[in-house]
Amino acid sequence: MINKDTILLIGASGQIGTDLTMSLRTIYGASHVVASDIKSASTEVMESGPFEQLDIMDPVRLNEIVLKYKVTQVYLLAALLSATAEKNIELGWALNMRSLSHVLDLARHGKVKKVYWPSSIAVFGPTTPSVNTPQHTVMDPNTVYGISKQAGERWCEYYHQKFGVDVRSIRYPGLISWKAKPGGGTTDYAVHIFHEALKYGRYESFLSETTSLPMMYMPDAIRATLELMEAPADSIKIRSSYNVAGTSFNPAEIAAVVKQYIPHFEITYKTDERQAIAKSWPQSINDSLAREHWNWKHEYDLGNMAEDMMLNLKKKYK
Ligand code: NAD
Ligand code: AKB
Repeated sequence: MINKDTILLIGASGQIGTDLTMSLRTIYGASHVVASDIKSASTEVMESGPFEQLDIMDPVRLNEIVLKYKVTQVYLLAALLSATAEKNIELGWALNMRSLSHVLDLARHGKVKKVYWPSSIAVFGPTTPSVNTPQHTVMDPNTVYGISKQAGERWCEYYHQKFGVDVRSIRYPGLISWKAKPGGGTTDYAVHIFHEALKYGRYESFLSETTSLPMMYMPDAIRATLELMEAPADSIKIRSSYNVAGTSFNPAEIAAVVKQYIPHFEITYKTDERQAIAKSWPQSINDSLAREHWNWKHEYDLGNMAEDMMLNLKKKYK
């Protein structure tokens, strides 16, 4: 256990929350990490420490939980992701913005001392330079998800500058993991492909074969999050959100790697509305400021990520 902080993680049943809750419980001690979500979480999360049902749209219930456990840090992961939010733009905007304002207000009024909130590569848009996208550049998101993330970044910086709120954030690329299924994003194909390859030996990709996107393996994303949150406050010079990069690939490239493990694997392509979203996002990210300010360094590329995914999913499906 590294200190006396008590953490509330909101959105603990999702793709990131399933992994992040367990890593936080290892570091802070299970009783110091309260998992919460509108729905129940994985057996591992439910059985390893406290869980509270919470609709983050309800600030009264949020306050109750913060008081009950004497919460000092909040990790806010609840959101609608890009593809799901396009299907319900009102809910996407309301959930993504109100959840953040409820949590930032807790910190503004001194009820918690540190906040983590993830942004996304979705803050970039069609006229952003798409290769090696810099930290500071044109941002013209054209999805409700991307607009909510860009507005969220502005709010984080505003609350830091005006009220001194210690809020920290990362613009995650598409995340790949094996414990939980992804929650309705444009990058989900890079997780689905492993499951379908193992179950059926084939996969129909909803992105075209040459659509490259920035991606990251979950262990890197969790480590980036924890390292950012543990860094001294004066080393965090960006209070909107940091670019971080892992690897970049397209469906044809990941299919070729999957084929090394399952030689009869076949991929076909049938693009849908997610193709246009993917085309508006960067192909690769420049994360030199995260590397400079808090020593970020990725460990996983396409090869070692696929090896670990295959190892864990083969055990899971056995
Ligand atoms: P997810 O969809 O898997 O999980 C989100 C969780 O939020 C779900 O368990 C859902 O039940 C919960 N939730 C929804 N509405 C709620 C409400 N009203 N109250 C409480 N909980 C509610 O998402 P994720 O992939 O784990 O992403 C977490 C965060 O990271 C999001 O902000 C997302 O935008 C961001 N992010 C994710 C990725 C990725 O590739 N997974 C990439 C970039 C950014
Ligand atoms: C999505 O595709 O919506 C997410 C993201 C990159 O923010 N995975």
